[in-house]
Amino acid sequence: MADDDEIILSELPDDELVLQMHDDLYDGLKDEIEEGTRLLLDRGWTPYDVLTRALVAGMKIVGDDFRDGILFVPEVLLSANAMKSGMTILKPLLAETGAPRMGKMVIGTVKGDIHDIGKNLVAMMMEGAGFEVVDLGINNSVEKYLEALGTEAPDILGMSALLTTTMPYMKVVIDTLKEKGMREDYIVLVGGAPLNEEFGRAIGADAYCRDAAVAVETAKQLVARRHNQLSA
Ligand code: B1M
Repeated sequence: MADDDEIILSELPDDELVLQMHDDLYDGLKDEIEEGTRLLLDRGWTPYDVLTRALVAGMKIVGDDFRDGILFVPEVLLSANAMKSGMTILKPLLAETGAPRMGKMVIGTVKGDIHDIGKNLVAMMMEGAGFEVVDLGINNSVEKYLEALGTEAPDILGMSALLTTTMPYMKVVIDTLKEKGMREDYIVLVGGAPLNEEFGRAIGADAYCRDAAVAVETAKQLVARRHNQLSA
């Protein structure tokens, strides 16, 4: 028999279920996050709404308390794993929009940085919008980016950084592209919580993307502009 205070997720109305998922994400409860994600989908929520309103909003609370010294790395790791398990359920649904092929992107988190949730989200949303995405994972050196650009020949290079100590590495990559005369061959998009537009401009990126939705829109616009220039 269930404890009196046991919460049955399936019995909660949507708004309470979402708040409960924020709590469960905070507590790193992977099974509950998976169950909540499936319940919202079963109730007709779009994958995008589940992602943004239940998972990303919950992770924001975790991030704020991490910043304020209320949560520590081991706890945040559990939250991150719970978030990823929800994203795993959503990934095929976001990718299956049947959108026409838009172009190709190579994306990775820069050297020294192991944060990958935001980068994974961008990759998922780009795939959902019809881009082919090659995900290089975390901790990428300039050599790894160059190798992937050579083998994959993408339209776009995407870089993610979540630390103020690793974001300058994006400039190292862009400067290397310039030195090798390859900079104009790619659209370079950058993102990550500590960046801003001014930083993106200063390092010579084509655009800074505040979030995954902006990344998709920016990629669409810049790829279309590039195709128009090439065919003019
Ligand atoms: Co870390 N961490 N962390 N962390 N962590 C931050 C980034 C931090 C801001 C927390 C804080 O103090 N408030 C802080 C950085 C401070 C700073 O540099 N100014 C910090 C720190 C200090 C650290 C460690 C140094 C802690 C330590 O060891 N003492 C350490 C560093 C390890 C390393 O990388 N070398 C560390 C470790 C970790 C964990 C491993 C525990 C875990 C990562 C797990 C994982 O990713 N697999 C973790 C987490 C989870 C966070 C927070 C809490 C959440 C990040 C996240 O996933 N957000 C974060 C706090 C915060 O950001 N407020 C924090 C959710 C995600 C959806 O958002 O990543 O911003 P975000 O991505 C967005 C946009 O930024 C954008 O779109 C995404 C989706 O909308 N975007 C892109 C991101 N990349 C893009 C690329 C693009 C386009 C858009 O390309 C085109």
